[in-house]
Amino acid sequence: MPLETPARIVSELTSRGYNADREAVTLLAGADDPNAALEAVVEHAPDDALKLSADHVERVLAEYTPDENTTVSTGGQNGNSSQGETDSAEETKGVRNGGERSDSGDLGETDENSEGIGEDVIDVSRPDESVRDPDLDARSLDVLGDVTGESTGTGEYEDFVSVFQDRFERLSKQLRSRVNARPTSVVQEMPGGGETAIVGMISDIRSTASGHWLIELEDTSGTYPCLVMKDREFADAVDELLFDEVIAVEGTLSDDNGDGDGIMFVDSLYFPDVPRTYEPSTADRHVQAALISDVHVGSQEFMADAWSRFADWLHTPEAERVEYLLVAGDMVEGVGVYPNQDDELDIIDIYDQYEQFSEYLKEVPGDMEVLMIPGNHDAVRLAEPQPGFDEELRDIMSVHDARISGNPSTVTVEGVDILMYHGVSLDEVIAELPDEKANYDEPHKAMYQLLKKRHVAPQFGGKTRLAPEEKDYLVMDDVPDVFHTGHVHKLGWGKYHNVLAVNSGCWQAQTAFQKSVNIDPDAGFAPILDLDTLDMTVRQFS
Ligand code: D5M
Ligand code: FE
Ligand code: ZN
Repeated sequence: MPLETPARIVSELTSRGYNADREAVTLLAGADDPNAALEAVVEHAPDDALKLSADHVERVLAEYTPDENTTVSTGGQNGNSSQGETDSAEETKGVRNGGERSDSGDLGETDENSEGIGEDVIDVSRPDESVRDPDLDARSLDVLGDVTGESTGTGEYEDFVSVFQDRFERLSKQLRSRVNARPTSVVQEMPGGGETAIVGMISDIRSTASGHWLIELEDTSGTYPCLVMKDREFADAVDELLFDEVIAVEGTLSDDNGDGDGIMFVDSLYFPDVPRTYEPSTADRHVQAALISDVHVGSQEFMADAWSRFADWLHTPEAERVEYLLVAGDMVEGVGVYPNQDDELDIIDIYDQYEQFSEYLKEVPGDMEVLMIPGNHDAVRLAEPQPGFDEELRDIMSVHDARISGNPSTVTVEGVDILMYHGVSLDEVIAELPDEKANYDEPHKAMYQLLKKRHVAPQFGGKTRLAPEEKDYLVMDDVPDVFHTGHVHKLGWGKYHNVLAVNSGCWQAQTAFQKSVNIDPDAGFAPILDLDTLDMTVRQFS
């Protein structure tokens, strides 16, 4: 194989059972003949070595001159330098293609830095690991709101009661500052004709015979029916309502209120929402994060070549500030996730799938900070919040000391709060809401709805499975600066009240199953986020 990039050197060493220091890889990549150098280094590795050091590579390079290389096992065959250059050129073309496509107009985004791609690509065949010189002290990554290790739920009825109470308390707190709400039990007793407000969880929505909407709101003291007349300017908002979300209403009580069957005529309706004036935090230096998801290693449709182009690109000068890699779930294809999935599996054992994922992860620069949460194809419990991977899987994926946390989690990267959620509830939001408010081609719009509801999976009992815990990990107490999801395999991003919502596409071409349900995935894209400005560029590697 051609060894023109550090990524390939790492992968070649790995296939022979070795890890290597970053400096060792750089030295190998910079050797006159990287193939021969690698052969010599492996040949002369100490018997018990698992990790090859820069010292060892230096010694081997100094001791074994090119002449001697020709005697080293397969070195002679690969040791032809003109052959090496040809290979490099081919690879360079591949990367250049990838780069050009990354700026293709139909995504509607341009990249200020893209002009230099042609020149930068030439550097790819050079020891490009050396261009990555991150200031490790400037980095920071903290995780909040992670259920991993905190799960207490047993699935009993009481747990469901407590998780819904917690949701109600926390979301109603966000609304109470805006309305002068009374408990439903108090409203029941109020005289007819008066004005009041209620904060409640939606327990029912019905349309009446005359086309108005009857919304039943529930709080800890009972329920109360609220009528939204079809001609009110906010009647449109009823389309956005989901069961179990928490809203506030203000309105006038019917004349017969107080005798047990009054209703409220709603005059205004409030969502917890994100303030329009929200000012997101940004990083203090120019540093970037790649936001990806849905890698689906183990599927026959996993796009290995696109992934490798992405990993190679990360080693180029153009990507030297991409210091974080955030993966929002579905690392692997999993087993038994949907009917007849076996027919489309490339790797049938779930552990082997994670082993292979780990191999692909090794292709990205070793100095990157990696954080991963699970998705519905991963080998953790399906119900949300999903805890992070168990010890066995963490061991398998320990490359690059990747951080593992639950789904959802808020990760604060150099001051920027990024809410990571795999995104199963997006299917539900898209199914329930009118097309213009949420659809698969604009997944970020469905994300806006979740931000508005300040909950990542409001509706319980449909597609989204909920594991009851003492608290509701799915509530957004604080407004995130960036909201990152995946799952629907569509690429889309945009800002909602200054919060950047990104749904990150996938690395799996359309499966037969997806074809049968009309899912046309956006595969092989990497959204790159500037943490200092929250601007985004999308690169295409497919
Ligand atoms: O989900 C990829 C996309 O495929 C996501 O939008 C859900 C959709 N999907 C997955 N399973 C089904 C079924 N059974 N019916 C309809 N749509 C489905 P992923 O999590 O990668 O499978
Ligand atoms: Fe997926
Ligand atoms: Zn998924």
